[in-house]
Amino acid sequence: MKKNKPVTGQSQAAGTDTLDRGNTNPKLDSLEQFRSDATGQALRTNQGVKVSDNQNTLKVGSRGPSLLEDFIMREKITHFDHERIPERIVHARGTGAHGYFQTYEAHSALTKAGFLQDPAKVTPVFVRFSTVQGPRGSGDTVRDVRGFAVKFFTEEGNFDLVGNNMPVFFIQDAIKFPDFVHAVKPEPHNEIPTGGSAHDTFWDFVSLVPESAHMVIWTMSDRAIPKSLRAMEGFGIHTFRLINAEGKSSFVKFHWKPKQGVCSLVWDEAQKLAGKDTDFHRRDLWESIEMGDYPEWELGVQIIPEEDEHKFEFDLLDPTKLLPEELVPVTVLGKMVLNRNPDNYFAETEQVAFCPGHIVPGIDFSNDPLLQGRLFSYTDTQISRLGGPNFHEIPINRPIAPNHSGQRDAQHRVTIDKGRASYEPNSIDGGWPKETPAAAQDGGFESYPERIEAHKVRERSPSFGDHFSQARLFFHSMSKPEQEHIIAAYSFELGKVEREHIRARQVNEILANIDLDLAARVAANLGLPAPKAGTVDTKSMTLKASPALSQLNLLSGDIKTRKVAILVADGVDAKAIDALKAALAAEGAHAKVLGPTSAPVKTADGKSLPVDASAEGLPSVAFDAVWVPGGKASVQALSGNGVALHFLLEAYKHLKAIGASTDAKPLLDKLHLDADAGLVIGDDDKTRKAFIAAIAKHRTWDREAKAKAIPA
Ligand code: HDE
Repeated sequence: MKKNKPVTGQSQAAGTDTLDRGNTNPKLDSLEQFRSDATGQALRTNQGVKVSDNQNTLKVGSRGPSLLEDFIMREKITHFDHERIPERIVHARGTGAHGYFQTYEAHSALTKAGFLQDPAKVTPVFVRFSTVQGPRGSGDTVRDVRGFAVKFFTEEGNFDLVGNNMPVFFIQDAIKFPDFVHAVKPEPHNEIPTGGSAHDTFWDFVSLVPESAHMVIWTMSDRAIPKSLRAMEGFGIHTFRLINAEGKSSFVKFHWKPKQGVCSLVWDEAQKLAGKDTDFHRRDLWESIEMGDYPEWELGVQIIPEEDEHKFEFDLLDPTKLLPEELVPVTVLGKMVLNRNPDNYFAETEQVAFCPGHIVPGIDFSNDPLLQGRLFSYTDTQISRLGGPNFHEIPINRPIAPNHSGQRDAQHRVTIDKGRASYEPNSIDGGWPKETPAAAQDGGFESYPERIEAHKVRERSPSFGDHFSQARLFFHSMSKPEQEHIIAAYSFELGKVEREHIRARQVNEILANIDLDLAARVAANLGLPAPKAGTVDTKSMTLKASPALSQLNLLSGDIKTRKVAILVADGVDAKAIDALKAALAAEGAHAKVLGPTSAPVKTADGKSLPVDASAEGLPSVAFDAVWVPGGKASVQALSGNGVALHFLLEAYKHLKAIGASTDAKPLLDKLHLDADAGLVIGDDDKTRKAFIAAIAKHRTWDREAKAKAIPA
C-alpha cells in the first residue's frame, strides 16, 4: 500500500521554541501543569491511541469510498469543526501579555487590599489590550477606543481592572449599551465598515444622545490612533472605593501611566498601516517583550475623601466625566511590567475572561449606573462565549488563591470535588468550606455598608445633566496640532455619513455646544451653512484647560525602543552606519538597515553588508525615523529608486525625524525636503545628537502645514 508521508516515526525537533522567556513568575508556574509539549512524543488520538497514518483516510481500496468507521479521521474533523468560539461582542480583537505588579510601599491608610501592602510581593498579572468595534481579524490601527484590561492574580483572589485608554465613556446608564454598540458596529445590511465609526448609524445615535459628546471628541482625537499599545494611558473610568482595615472608604479613579510616554500615529499613517500591517500593534508589543524592552506602567489613583463627594462641578458617579488631574493629582501606587508573551493565543488571550465584578477585600464599587450594569454583563457573556459557568477553571482564569465553594457540575467541569456536602452549613464534611468573618485576620469580603434612602425610580440624576462643559475643556486643553487633528477627524468621519440631516445635527446640536469655532470649521469642510452658537445653557467649568490631557505634555523625553530605518544601496559608507548605530544603541533605540532588496549590499570599501529587510518589505510607516548614510554611489542608486524616494517622502509627510549624511543632501534636494527642526544633515556627533533629539520630540509639528502638500 502506497503512503504519501515520511516514514520516520521520530520526533521532529524542528520548530521547537527554544527561547527563554523568563519564566519566573508564580502564576506561570501554576500554569505549568496545563502546558503541553509534544517534543519527543508520538502523535496520538484524544483518547491516547498512537496514530500510524495521519495522511490518508480509511478507504475501500486506494480509489474507493471512505469508511465511517475511521474513528481517527472523524475525531480529527469533528474537533476541527468546533475549533472556534463566539468572539467577544465588543473588544473582539485583542492581544495579551503576562507580567507582574509590585506596590511601591504599603498603602494601608487607603486600602487593606493585600497586593498593595508589601513592596517585596510580586503579583502576577495578565493584560489584554483590544479595539472595540472590529471583529477578531480587523486592523490594529483603526480609529477606535482601546481596551486596557488587567487581571491581578492576588493571594486574596483575582482583581480585574477592566478599563480603556480614555477616561470617560459614551453613555451614562448601562441600559443604553446595546443601543450604542448596535449603532457603532458595522451597518446590519452590508456589514460595513469594519473597525471604524465613520458611518451613518454611529453618527445618528451620537448626534441624538448628547451625553456622548465628551467621549466622541476623545475618539476624534489622536488618542484613538495610539502609536503603540505601550504608549497608551489606561483608565478605570468609573469611580471606585478603596477601604482600609478600619473600614474607612475613599473614592478613587484608577490610572495607568506608561513609562514609555503617550503618543499617537498620524491619520494617514494609521490608515496605511491598517493595510500594510494589520498586526502593527500586536507585533510591536510581542517584539518588544521578546527583545527584553519590557513595557512598564505605573498604577495610580486620584483619591477623593468621602466627604468631598459633592465638591466638584460634576457628579463623580457620571462616567462621561473625568476628574482633572489639576484638581486632584494622581497618587502613584506601584508599577506593572509586562515581561512574557503567551505560549498560545487561544488558550490564554482568547479564553481570558475579565469582569469588573472581580474585586478583592479593600476594593469596592461606586453607584455609577454604568459600572453597576457591567457587574452583571461580563459573567453573563462568558457563559455563552466560553460555553458554561466553569470558565474560571480555564487555566488562564484560575486564581492563585484557593477556591472552594459549593458550586458544582455544569459543562466542562474540571475540578474533581471530594466529599459529599456541596452545601453550607453541613455536618457531613466537618462543615467545610466555612465562611471567614470579615473582621478576622485575612477576613472574608465585606461590602461597604453605604447608607442609602431613596425611592425606587427609573430616572437620570439631574447632576448628570451637563454634557458639554468637559468636551469643551478637552478641546481647549489640546495643542494647536491636536485641535487641527480633531477638526480633521470630525470632517473625515461625518464626510462618510450619507444623510445630511445627521451631519447637520452633529454640527449644530453637538459641536456648536462644545465650541463654535470647531463647529464652524467642520461645517465648512462638509459644505454645511455656518452654525449658530449652541442653544444648550452649559456653564463652562471653572478650570479652563487641563494640560494633563494634551499628549504633547506626556512624551517620555527619551528614544528608548524607538525604531530607525537606515536606507542603503551598493556603495554605502559603512562607517557612517556604525557611528549612527552606536549612537542609537547608547540611547536604547533600535536600527534596521534596509536595502533595495533583501540581498546584502556592497559597501564603499568593497565589503558585503547584510541588510535586515528590503525597504519595500518594511515601509516607512513601520519606523519612527529614517537616516540616509553617505557613500555617493549609494545615494545615487537611491535617487533612482522609487521605493526609497517614497519611503523618505512618506516619513517627511508623517512628520518623522529624518537624518542624512552630507553626501545624501542631493537626494533630499531632489524631493524638495528642506532642513527643519526634525530634518538634519551632517556627519558629526552634533548632527546625530540633533537627530536623536528630533526622535524624542516624536513629530515635527511645525512641518505639518507644508507636509500636507506632499502626495499621500
Ligand atoms: Fe465592556 N464589555 N461593557 N466596557 N469591556 C465587554 O465582556 C459592557 C464598558 C471593556 O479584553 C464584554 O468579555 C457593558 C466600559 C473592555 O476581554 C461585555 C457596558 C469600559 C473589554 C461588555 C460596558 C469597558 C470589555 C464583551 C456598559 C471601560 C474587553 C466580552 C454597561 C471602563 C475585555 C466580554 C477583554 C468587554 C459589556 C462598558 C471596557 C459584552 C454592558 C465603560 C476593556 O460583557
